[in-house]
Amino acid sequence: MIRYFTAGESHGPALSAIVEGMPAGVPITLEEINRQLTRRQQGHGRGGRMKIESDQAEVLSGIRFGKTIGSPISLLIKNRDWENWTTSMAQFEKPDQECAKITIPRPGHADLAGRIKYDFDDIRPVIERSSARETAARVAAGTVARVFLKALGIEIGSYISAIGSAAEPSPDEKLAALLHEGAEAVALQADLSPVRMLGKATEAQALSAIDAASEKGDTLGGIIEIFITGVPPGFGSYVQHDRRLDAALAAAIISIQAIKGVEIGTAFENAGKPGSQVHDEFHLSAEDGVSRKTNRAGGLEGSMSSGQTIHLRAAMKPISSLLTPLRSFDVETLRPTPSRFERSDTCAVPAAGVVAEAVLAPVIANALLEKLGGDHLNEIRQRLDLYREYIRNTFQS
Ligand code: EPS
Repeated sequence: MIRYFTAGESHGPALSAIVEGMPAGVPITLEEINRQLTRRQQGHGRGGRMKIESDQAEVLSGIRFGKTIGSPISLLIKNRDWENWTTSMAQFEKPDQECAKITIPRPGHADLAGRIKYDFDDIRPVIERSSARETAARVAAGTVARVFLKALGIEIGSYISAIGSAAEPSPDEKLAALLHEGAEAVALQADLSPVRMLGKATEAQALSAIDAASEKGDTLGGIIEIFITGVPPGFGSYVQHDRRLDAALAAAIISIQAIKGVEIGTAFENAGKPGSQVHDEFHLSAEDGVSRKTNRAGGLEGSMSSGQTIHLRAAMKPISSLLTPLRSFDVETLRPTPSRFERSDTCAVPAAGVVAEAVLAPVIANALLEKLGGDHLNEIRQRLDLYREYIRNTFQS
């Protein structure tokens, strides 16, 4: 099974990740890891830090001659901004001159609870590790699992359906055509837009909403639509809480900084309808076997993959660092004071879509490994082919 960890402070020397449990024989290129890192840096509304950084990964272990070798893969992404922080983020020497101590928590951030939990007299360490900069390491790690899935015909892609009040009505036909090619086609199409939207009219509204928020010193959140194609039925299980695939996917999404909600299929709309208008009926045909005309369940039934496209939606709150300060207080003097501003983005929803794609990859890869086992890509591919054939033979007359 794949496990991974990340390390690194936002303004420390580097971010790193160790990915353990990747099967051998998976062809990995640095170009693909770096392509995903670049995607994560894009999007209208990103702040000054993205002008400094140009994220590139170094591979320190686990890959030989362009293929995984089954041993832990370690990845390093250097922070270019580190050179501006060597004093205030020094690992050992406390600077002679006092570093500006941060004692005013930003509402919405980890600042206050983190300061209380770890008993810091300075909020800086909380800001450093809770920063969404950490997601660069998760994208690098997730890309390794994602490439493994792609080699097995399983793809992940996302687009943005809302930024602030600029919301896109579901582009059903266009989306269906893209999903027919595979979920990566959705991501590639979305990447053509500076807000990763599929419709031009909503894109224009979103762009001006971000500009208006930026001018006011405010921030915007939004909604991310994520799709996974090529997953056969029966990944995950209903038999135990910790084997439920829907729960694992939702947990991965919620673990992304600033994501506060997750929906599977049209769950919230379904809640207001009678069952007869919700459940996706079965249709049988000699050619296609079992098929459905709808996918309101979002490709997950009984906590297992149903064989349809997996569809998740994520709600991202507006970023908590505002140029126009919110009400706060000084934890030392206990005097009310406006919140302090830490450089930030106006909107990072397009980037969060890229992160969402990456964090789902290890979850699906683990569901696959749990179902089929295997230590080498070829071995796993043979098992998956057999499983797909068994499903075809069972339901086609
Ligand atoms: C980010 C890097 C950070 C922030 C942002 C995401 O860089 P800095 O703190 O130096 O500006 O721009 O993080 C947040 C907005 C946050 O609240 O955590 C990145 O690499 O994505």
